[in-house]
Parts: sequence; C-alpha cells; structure tokens
Amino acid sequence: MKKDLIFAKPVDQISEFVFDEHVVNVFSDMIKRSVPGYDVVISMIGVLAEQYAQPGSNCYDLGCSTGAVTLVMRHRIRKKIAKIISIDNSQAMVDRCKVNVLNDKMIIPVEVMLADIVDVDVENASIVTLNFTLQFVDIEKRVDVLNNIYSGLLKEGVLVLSEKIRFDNKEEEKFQMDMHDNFKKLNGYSDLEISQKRTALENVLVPETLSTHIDRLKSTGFSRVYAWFQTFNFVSIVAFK
Ligand code: GEK
Repeated sequence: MKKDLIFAKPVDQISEFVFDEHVVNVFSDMIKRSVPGYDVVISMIGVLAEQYAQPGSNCYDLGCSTGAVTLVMRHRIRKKIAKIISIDNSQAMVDRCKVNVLNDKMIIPVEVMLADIVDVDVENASIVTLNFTLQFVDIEKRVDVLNNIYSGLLKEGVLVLSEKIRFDNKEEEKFQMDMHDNFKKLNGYSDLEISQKRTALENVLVPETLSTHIDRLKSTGFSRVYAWFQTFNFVSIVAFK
C-alpha cells in the first residue's frame, strides 16, 4: 500500500481536492488513516449485503473509488444476484476499480461505469451504497440522488449511507473534530498535512448533521432509517424502502 504524502510538503496555493491519479495511487492508505472506522464499515456492509441482497436484483456501489465496497459485496453475497454496478465520476478511480475487479476471482458480474451519480438511473436494486460519497455532491442535488435511489429500489430494498457529519452544538462539534484530528495524528499525519487537506476539502466535502440526513431520507419515503455506526464525526445509516 503506497503511503499518502499528498499534503506533506508546504504548498503556496492549495487547490481544490480532486480524485486524480495521485489520489488513486495512495487512496487505500489515505482513507484508512483519515476515516475512523472505515475498515469496520466496509466489512459490515458485507454483512448487510449478505442479508439484504435479493435474487435477480442489482447491487449498486455509488462513488465506488477503487472498489472496496464492490469487492466486499462480491465476496459476501450468496444469492444469485444479476450484477453489481459500480459507479464513479473520476476516470482514474474507475480505471483502478476495473483492475481490482479483474484481479478478484469471485464470479458475481460487476459493471464499472464512469458517471455522475446525479445522472444515473438506479434500477431493480436490492442494495445501494453511498459510502462516503453523498458528502461530495452539491447539497441541493442530494435530494435528487436519494429520490432516484428510492425509486430504483425494490420492495424491502436497502440504502447504506455513510457520511462525515457536522454538529449544531458547538461544543460537540469541537470535541468530535478534535478527536478526528487526534485520530489522524496518531495515524502519522502532521499538523501541516491535516491543515492543508482541510483547506483543499473546504468547498468539496460539505458535511451535514445526522438529523438532516435522517429527515431527508424519511421525506424521500424510506420507512425505517437507523444510524448503525458512528465513530466521532463519521456515521453510517441504513434506510429501508
Ligand atoms: C469506498 N465508496 O472506498 N458521482 C460519482 N462519483 C462521485 C461523485 C459523483 N457526483 N462525487 C464524488 N464521487 C468508497 C469511498 S470516496 C470518499 C468513496 C473519500 C466519488 C469520488 O470520485 C470518489 O471516488 C468517491 O466518490 C468518494 O468505500 O475519499 O472520502
């Protein structure tokens, strides 16, 4: 696994964060050292997928990056589903995801597509995952993404939504952000790396509160919405049609 040193050196003008080749090359290391609980979320998505995948249906990995969710679904699902559809709008991510799928020997068919999840039609789906992806979509378009997912889900279909969140309560926001910074420092990131990355992500990753997510999912029509995981300012929610 190549080490993430993208923000290790001081930069005069920090440009907006993009999911380009440099990020793809270190992505696995970057996400594990930056998102507390990432590995747990990935393996528990496997547990959810095993439980809720429906025969003949599609399972979607929206914002698939290098394919961690795609592969855990492919390894865990025992039913004869139609296929896994993995979508990302970064060409570099899609290319890497395709390689990772080719190197994986499981038999469930996987279609990896370059597309914006705002424009994709979800069809015949039993499971849809947005694993730390919706946070990168313009706030006003998030409801369209959820409506599209909801209408493409089968009865009893499941959406897994994982997000970085913010908190209305200032004290709690400070506590959760401090703990997240401590987590990154313990994982070897310097103060400079943390601060430069924060600037690069400022208008790119826009977190919302947990209640905003839950309310939006419920108003989209999801009948049961449960937060099943939280570590500091990272949560994962499961929503049932
Ligand atoms: C994982 N799910 O390893 N359409 C499609 N893809 C998008 C869009 C969009 N509008 N916006 C962002 N992306 C993965 C991790 S990373 C999370 C997801 C992170 C893609 C973007 O190119 C990137 O690959 C991914 O969403 C977000 O479980 O880096 O914090």
